[in-house]
Amino acid sequence: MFMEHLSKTDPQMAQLVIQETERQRDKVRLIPSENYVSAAVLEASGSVLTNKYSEGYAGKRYYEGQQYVDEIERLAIQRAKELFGSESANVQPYSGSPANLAAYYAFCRPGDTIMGLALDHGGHLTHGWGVSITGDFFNAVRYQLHPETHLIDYDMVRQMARQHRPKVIMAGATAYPRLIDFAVFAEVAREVGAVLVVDMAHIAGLVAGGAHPSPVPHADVVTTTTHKSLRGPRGGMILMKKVHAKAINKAVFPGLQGGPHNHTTAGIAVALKEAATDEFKAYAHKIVENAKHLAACLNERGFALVSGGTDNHLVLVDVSKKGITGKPFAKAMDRAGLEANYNTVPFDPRPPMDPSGVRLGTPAVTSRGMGKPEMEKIATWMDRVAKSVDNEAELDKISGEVKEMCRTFPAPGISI
Ligand code: DSN
Repeated sequence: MFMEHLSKTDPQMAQLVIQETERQRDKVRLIPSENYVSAAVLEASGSVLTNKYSEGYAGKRYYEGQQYVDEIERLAIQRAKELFGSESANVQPYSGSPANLAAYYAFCRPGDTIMGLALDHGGHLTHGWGVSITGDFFNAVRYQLHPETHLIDYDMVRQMARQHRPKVIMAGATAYPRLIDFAVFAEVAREVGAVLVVDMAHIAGLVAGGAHPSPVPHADVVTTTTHKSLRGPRGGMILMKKVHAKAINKAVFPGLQGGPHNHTTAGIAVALKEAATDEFKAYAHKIVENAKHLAACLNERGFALVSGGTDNHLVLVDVSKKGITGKPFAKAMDRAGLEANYNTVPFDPRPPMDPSGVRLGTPAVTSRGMGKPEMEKIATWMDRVAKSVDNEAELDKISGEVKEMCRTFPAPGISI
């Protein structure tokens, strides 16, 4: 029986987990930061390792009983270093935000200048946005996209770096559909004496699979979540040059965190093993192929795409050209079984709570084995949704069709 023990102890919770499982099974999940982990990753993440405290690092802990946890953490570190070709790795950050905070804490003091991509141009909250601690405790300056191309304005990056002399330059994004030129960032950082931190959370799986250029040779420090395109459990990781290992490790523990989440570390290690396979390489390339095809199909159906298309796993659609706004469209999509999130587009005149765009991604649908024909169906459904945002009957009809398609693409880790 599915979740036999939870069902007995807490039927209410079991029911909610079952409902969420069915939701993930029956919907087309297009949020670019989400995925389906394998059953093996689920097993490791749901193991007795959650019972253990392990403050410190392997061989230097503050609690006894680390015979196996040390080995687990060493294994995760070794696999991370091998997969990404990095000199050092820390697998303890609880997620991407703490990983970024650790990177700043390793090199900056309150009031120091940091520089990152503006949130409303595709950056993350922790890249120095005002409402985040990173914009509050540091003097954050923000570069933007070019107003015409909607690509990162590298001239602006250089000019702002020269003007503000940031301690840390953050490269990376949460809503940027194009390749990032890490070599340019490295050149700018060297010129102004800044530490280059790349947040590769969204593209980590693509980098692992060779479907996006790696930031590792260029950056001093690379932060990532482990649960997006990399397809691991929810967690974080920092890769760094050896020279920075001491500062980063100290910033993570004892600087910011207590005991690492050992069950997550084990899940990360399993995901890293999976990501080193040829099958995963093919998966990473397929994510990009699917995203490009989805973008082309949307284009054909009159959707306006930020930067005109995509090079990675993500498509940013400006739905205002269809006479609608992001929030009602994302809600109607969800009603129709297509899960996305509303998102600002560059230079958006609309507020973040109902912006002009929706953000789509292909990591999760690709994990289910969907390909070009399914991308075409998704684009067609989206076009129908755009014409029927308030038409419940039509949204219900689409939802039935989506569910029918999902039946033929079993989701990894989901067995009901
Ligand atoms: N919430 C993540 C995303 O969706 O991109 C970033 O933290």
